[in-house]
Amino acid sequence: MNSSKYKIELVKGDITKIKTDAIVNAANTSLMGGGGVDGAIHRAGGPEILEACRKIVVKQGGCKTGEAVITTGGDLPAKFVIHTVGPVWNGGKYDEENKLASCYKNSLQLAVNNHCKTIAFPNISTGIYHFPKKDAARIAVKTVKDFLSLTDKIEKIVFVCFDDENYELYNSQL
Ligand code: AR6
Repeated sequence: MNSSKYKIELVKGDITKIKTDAIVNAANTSLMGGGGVDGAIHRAGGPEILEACRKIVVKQGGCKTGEAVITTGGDLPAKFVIHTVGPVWNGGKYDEENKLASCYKNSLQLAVNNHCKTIAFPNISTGIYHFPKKDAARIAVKTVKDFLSLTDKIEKIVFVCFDDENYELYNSQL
């Protein structure tokens, strides 16, 4: 047990430029790409990522909300992409908060299983899926800190915020 060694960084910008062992994608259950950060990752990472996603779909039929799968990073600076599916915000009565926390937990566990020591996260569910940004930031920071307090396998987490509002919210959370 060691909770004092890891670092949490906050960056404003494009996650496809980040050179960590893994970057996390806010995907959808089909794993076949989309808009937002998902579109940016597939564009920048090239066809190898979609090819790897197709193989996962053949094997397990996509990815459920709250769960995560891992592929190559293709042409990205990151070695791996961890694709997780955030909840669509539906008023908060459909277990959205726990599902969002599961995205962070399952992504971190998959990172550890694949010997990734540095991981970058986008602000999952806060775009097209409309999860309230303040609550999403609180859940992201708490879930990551709780996980890191129980492992010494992760060295660095980078929260990558694309918009000013998320950046300010994370800044006050951290
Ligand atoms: N780097 C970092 N963050 C980004 C980037 C980028 N290049 N581009 C957008 N964001 P969203 P969701 C931020 O909509 O809400 C897709 O179509 C964005 O500002 O990408 O989980 C998938 O296929 C926002 O804060 O993901 C799904 O169908 C955050 O990333 C659906 O969208 C998440 O916004 C998932 O919706």
